[in-house]
Amino acid sequence: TDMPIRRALLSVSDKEGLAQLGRALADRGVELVSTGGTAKALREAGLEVRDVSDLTGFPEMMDGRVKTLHPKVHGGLLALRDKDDHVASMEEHAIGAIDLVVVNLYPFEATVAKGAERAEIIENIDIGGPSMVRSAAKNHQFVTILTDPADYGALIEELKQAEGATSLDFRRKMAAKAFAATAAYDGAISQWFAFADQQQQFPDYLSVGGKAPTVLRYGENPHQQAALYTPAGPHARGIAQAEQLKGKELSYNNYNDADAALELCAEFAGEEPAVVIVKHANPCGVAQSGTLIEAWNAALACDSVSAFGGIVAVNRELDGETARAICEIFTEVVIAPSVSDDAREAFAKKKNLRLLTVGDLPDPRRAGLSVKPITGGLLVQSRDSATIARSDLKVVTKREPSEQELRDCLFAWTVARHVKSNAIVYAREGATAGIGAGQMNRRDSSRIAAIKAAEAAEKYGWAEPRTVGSAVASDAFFPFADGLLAAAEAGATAVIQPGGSMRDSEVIDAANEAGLAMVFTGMRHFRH
Ligand code: 93A
Repeated sequence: TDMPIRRALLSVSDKEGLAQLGRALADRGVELVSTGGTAKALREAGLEVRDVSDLTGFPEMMDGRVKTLHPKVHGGLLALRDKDDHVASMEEHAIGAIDLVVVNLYPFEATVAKGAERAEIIENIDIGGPSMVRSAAKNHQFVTILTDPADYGALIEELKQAEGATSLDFRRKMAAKAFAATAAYDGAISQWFAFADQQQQFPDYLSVGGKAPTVLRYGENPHQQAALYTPAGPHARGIAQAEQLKGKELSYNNYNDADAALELCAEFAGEEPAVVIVKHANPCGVAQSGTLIEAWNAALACDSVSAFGGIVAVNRELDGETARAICEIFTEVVIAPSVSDDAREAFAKKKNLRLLTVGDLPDPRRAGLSVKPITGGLLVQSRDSATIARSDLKVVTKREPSEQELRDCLFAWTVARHVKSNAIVYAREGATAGIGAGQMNRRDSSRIAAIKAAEAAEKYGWAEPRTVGSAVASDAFFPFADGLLAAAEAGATAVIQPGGSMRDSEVIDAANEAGLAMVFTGMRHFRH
């Protein structure tokens, strides 16, 4: 199964290690065939090379788009050397066998990364190269394919071992690597079409110019590929620009969750100390208090079960006491504007914990786009950056909310904006008491939030759940009175919701009957 190498076709964009490889092959009497630039580099190294145009009988043409796409090349690569009719075809058409292909492709990704024009990017989509790679790799029973300069040494070693031949084992390994290379190459091209190529329409969002995407280990699941794109130019510092002080590499989900935590935390910029705990992109505990440690304790109490493996964001410098408290439960990521030395020390033993600093929190009111791919297209919308002020609230019940209720309403509303729909958020005294997220009907979200609050009361030994005397926020109107009644049953005394349902009057009547105070915001915050 050893195959002697008699003729090699070399066509490489990255000329690293080429001369050395060429010499090693020439020393063994291997005939070298090359495309323009590669042949030139080999000649400059003092080697004898046959031009591929001489082999094909065609000039390299159309700006090099057609150089090696020819039966004399692909026949020489694909022919089964042990099959009579293949051999007969080779003879009939004067096709010589090619035993070794050394190719690396036009630098597509590097061209994108340097911010090249569209035409230049398109020109750097290699067609002939991958075709040769695939032909050679398919026929690895007879043909050796090299796609990575890092393997040149291994080939030279292989030729030494087998006296000018390669083993099937080596060819198979290199073929597997070659298909992985062409797959990754096409992956990068399709990514560019799907994302970066949209930059004409959405210049701010996806101009990748100047910075290569960070390839992540995998996407939302291990079988998905992923990368982080950060726009060029001066942008607000967000999760994409965060400085990682310690811990494992951030995963796709880490970025996504950390972003959700930071966005919510940014709502409290410049306010009292605030802590946000996020799990699977939904907050599972949010609190504001006189000190960060108090806020942490209150946020954790909301749903300490879900907080396990969570993402924590704080709205000011992280102090040592709070850091030590965070260390008591398993936490994936901690995000803060800055971190005190004392806090850094507290995390020293937590090898894997990813600690990020972001400097000034991003402005939650900034303009921007959100993009969601759908089959065959992209949905683009402006960010949900609108907010309401106290003066926008319309009291719709007989009872006016008290000052504390109003404050809790606004706090719950702020959190609810960041909870996946259908969102129901109970809050009391600046802390969430129960969060119901992502249900397909509002009543279930209400129920789940109340269940969480009841569980917390049981765990902490409180006489009653913190939903008692709370304000409840709903991200969209209550279509029926049932969701509202479930909240009243859980002990909520105040309600904040957009209003605008056909059955508003029914819902308002139910609120009056239950003695609730209710305000309408006139604005909805779906989040899907
Ligand atoms: O433009 S191509 O898609 N058409 C071809 O026929 C072709 N043959 C080789 N690109 C082609 N190549 C690529 O040219 C190789 O993959 C390699 O990256 C590059 C080497 O060109 P040169 O030897 O002129 O530097």
